[in-house]
Amino acid sequence: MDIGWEGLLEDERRRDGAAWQDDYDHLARQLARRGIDIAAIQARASALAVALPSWGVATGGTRFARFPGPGEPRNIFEKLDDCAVIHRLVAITPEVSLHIPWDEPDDDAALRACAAERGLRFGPMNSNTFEDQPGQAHSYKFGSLSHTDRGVREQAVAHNRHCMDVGLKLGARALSIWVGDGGNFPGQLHVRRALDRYLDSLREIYAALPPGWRLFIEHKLYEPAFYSTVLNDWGVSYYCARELGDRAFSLVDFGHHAPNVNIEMVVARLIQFGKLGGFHFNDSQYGDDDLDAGSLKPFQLFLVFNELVDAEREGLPGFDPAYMLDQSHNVTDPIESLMTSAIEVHRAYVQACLVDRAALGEHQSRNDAIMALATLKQAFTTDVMPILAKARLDAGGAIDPVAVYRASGYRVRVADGRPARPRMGGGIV
Ligand code: RM4
Ligand code: MN
Ligand code: MN
Repeated sequence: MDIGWEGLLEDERRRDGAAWQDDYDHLARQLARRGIDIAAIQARASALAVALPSWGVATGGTRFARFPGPGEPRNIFEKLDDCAVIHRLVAITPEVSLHIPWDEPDDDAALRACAAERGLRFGPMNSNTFEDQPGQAHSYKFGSLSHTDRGVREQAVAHNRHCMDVGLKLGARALSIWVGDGGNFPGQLHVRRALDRYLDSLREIYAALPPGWRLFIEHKLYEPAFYSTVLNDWGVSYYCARELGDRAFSLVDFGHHAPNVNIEMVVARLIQFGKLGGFHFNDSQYGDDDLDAGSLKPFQLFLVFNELVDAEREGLPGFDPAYMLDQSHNVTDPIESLMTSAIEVHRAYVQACLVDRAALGEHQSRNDAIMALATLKQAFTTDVMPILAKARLDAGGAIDPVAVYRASGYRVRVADGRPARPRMGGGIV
């Protein structure tokens, strides 16, 4: 469908381009006074890439209900269409992370071609052994990779192998594993043996990892298991990644920690130990709320990027985190949420690039807590919108992606060709 993006973007540039340029020039002068060359920051801003979750473009749900909106994508091709809209406007989301079997392709070549036509490629593959599929021999009701029954574990390992096979054909370079394994009651699991079984299964998957691929393992404190989980925190994740080998890394999903956990510390430690694989960005008030990244705790997001930029500057060997969004959109248009979240991640990264690290080091060595915090706050409170917009404009995107998206009427226009199905999948429950 021809939405006429080029015309809409031209209208926006004609209407708002001069004001944006004015803001940009002002920011350039401000930063110059701080000894920062805006062009150098701009180059870094343009290089950021954040992967979109294929499952995030459909409306999510809670365990109570799901309220689908009009024009939801019904298959992976329509999901790619929506991802292409996001990338067209924000210009920093060239990758789509698939979830198998939700996105199981009938025709790998057609899917790869469809992505390429839309300027997209495939990010980490995600396996799903937290649900049963029709016709499956064994149930995951009591776990998958850590199950007490060998047959179940083998089935789960085989599924992960399958995900790698699919990913290989699509040009993906990583497998990301999150399992729902755990216990709902004290005594249900032999805690140590369950972890041993999980690790043995991971070893089999790791042995089948294609050349050049990385394996990400994602810990989670609770849910769907409400008493204990097998990979419950970053420490266990670090241990498993280390046991597996050089190509295994820990993945940090922001919502998978207890409330008040200092996530930037978790990130710093994983960097320090050479095991930070990547992120699932989202925001949360209580648990795995899967709210839009940066919507509640933008300072926390900035502090995480402060650690990442610090490691990037030091050029730590093997430091190459994969950035992904992982959210569930229950009350918003998923395209708007994903665009807004990508922009928040972009913002936090650029703000972190502005930290005066020489001054920060100086304040740290003098134990000057007030000035150390002020140094971080100076970067955090800088309005970097003009830099983010220039990164988008240079790549053919929008100054204000949500405004252009709304002006396009995209959702209403695709809705006709996407009639709602009674029980449409894709939501995270
Ligand atoms: C989990 C976890 C995984 C995601 C599933 C759908 O809580 O965050 O990354 O694949 O949800
Ligand atoms: Mn996740
Ligand atoms: Mn999650």
